[in-house]
Amino acid sequence: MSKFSEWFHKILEEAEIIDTRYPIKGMHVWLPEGFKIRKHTLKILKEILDQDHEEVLFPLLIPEDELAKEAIHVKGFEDEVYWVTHGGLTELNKKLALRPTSETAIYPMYSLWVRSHSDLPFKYYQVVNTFRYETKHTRPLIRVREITTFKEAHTVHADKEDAEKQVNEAVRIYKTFFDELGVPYVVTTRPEWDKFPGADYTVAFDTLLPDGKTLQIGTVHNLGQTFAKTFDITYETESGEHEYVYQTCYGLSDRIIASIIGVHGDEKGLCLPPAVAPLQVVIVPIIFKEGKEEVLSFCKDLEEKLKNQGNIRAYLDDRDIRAGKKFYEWEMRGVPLRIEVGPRDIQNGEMVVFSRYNLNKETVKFDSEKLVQDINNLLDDITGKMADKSWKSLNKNIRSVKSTDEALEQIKGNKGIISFNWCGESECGKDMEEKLRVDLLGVQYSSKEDEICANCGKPARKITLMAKTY
Ligand code: A5A
Ligand code: MG
Ligand code: ZN
Repeated sequence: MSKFSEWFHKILEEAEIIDTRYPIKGMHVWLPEGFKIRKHTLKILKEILDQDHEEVLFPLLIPEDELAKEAIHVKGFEDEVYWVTHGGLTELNKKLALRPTSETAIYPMYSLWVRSHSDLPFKYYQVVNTFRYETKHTRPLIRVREITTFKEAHTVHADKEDAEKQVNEAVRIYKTFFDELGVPYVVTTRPEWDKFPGADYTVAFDTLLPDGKTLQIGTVHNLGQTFAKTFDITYETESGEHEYVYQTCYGLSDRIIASIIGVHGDEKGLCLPPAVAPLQVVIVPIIFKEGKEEVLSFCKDLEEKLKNQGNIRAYLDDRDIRAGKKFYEWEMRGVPLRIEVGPRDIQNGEMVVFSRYNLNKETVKFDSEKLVQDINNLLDDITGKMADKSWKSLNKNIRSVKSTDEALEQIKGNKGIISFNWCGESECGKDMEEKLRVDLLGVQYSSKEDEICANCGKPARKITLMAKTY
């Protein structure tokens, strides 16, 4: 296990995010703290999607014949499908799959729903659990067999341009979402051999974890007309002809929580962005014999004010234990801001504020009129600084190379992401993956100049990224 893996497992347990002891491999239990982070994260995501998507909910089970209809799609998932074969003691005459993803559950219904050009576009999403019998090493939140938090959007369009526009729109949506979490990413078009089964092309988001390996945290697929033809999804044009639709789908998973934890955490434990932190502010009274009551009542007022006026998730920790012990615990749990108040502070009109992300402690004057506003500003400031910090760390770890030898050196020494010119040929790309024992993430963009491929020397105009991946 890498140092990061060890850290990750330990923090999931210590901070009570999930319990990994459930007796099925790859399936875990969300604990209250983890569930709160998940809830706040989903709230942000839904607020963005709800602007022009509708939320729906499809059944978990997919009949075998529907799942099998789209040949390329089913080929991509056949090793990973869990099957329901019995109802009680009766063997089912048609096996039912636990959805590994929901194209084949949703599209037969789309075939019924889409009638006229005036129905389009359609933008639906659902947040559900999906099941994949993963054969690669399972890891909590990162590679699970029950994906408990699978957000999948499925859109339908009258023409190709509109579907392409939706792909860009989905990329913009995911950027907005990850930006709110301060999770940095690279966006690439996956190579042919790594696209979603059944898609024309796949655009993927990857982030970098502290051990130098990337994690795919979201994907946007242009499905073209493949599924439309398989599931007979057509619409009537203005002139009365029947045309196949164009489709896109895009998905996120529990990995969004893994990336929040992995990207921001440090040796003291979790470090949560205010937007998803179960507690945003913890107040720790610094108590001496003298003035105890005054301090406690001041802190109680402060808690009420932050909660009621500021809508801030604040908590007064007035347990009868050492302040140092409280600090340790809340730092480990990743509370973004801690306020410490002692008797002298009250006299001086001051308080001590501690920022979790940079471990910085400072004494600030407070003005009770502006206090709520000041704390809200501080939280916003923390959000921005956490994002800056994580983006810096990602950008520092993208290294441009001119040759495979140079790439090998960089991968060995620094890990992280390698950027290079690639000819775009599958054979050459796979050759590089093998030689360097990395994955080609995909093409980031075309270079302006004609360059040569870092591997084979042929002409290349594609700036491409590769890395060791989860
Ligand atoms: N229907 C489309 C959206 C789809 O299923 N796409 S996908 O297969 O790429 O999955 C969407 C996202 O789920 C991926 O980008 C990846 O971040 C995540 N994911 C895939 N398999 C996972 C697993 N076993 N555990 C956790 N997350 C997973
Ligand atoms: Mg691969
Ligand atoms: Zn090449």
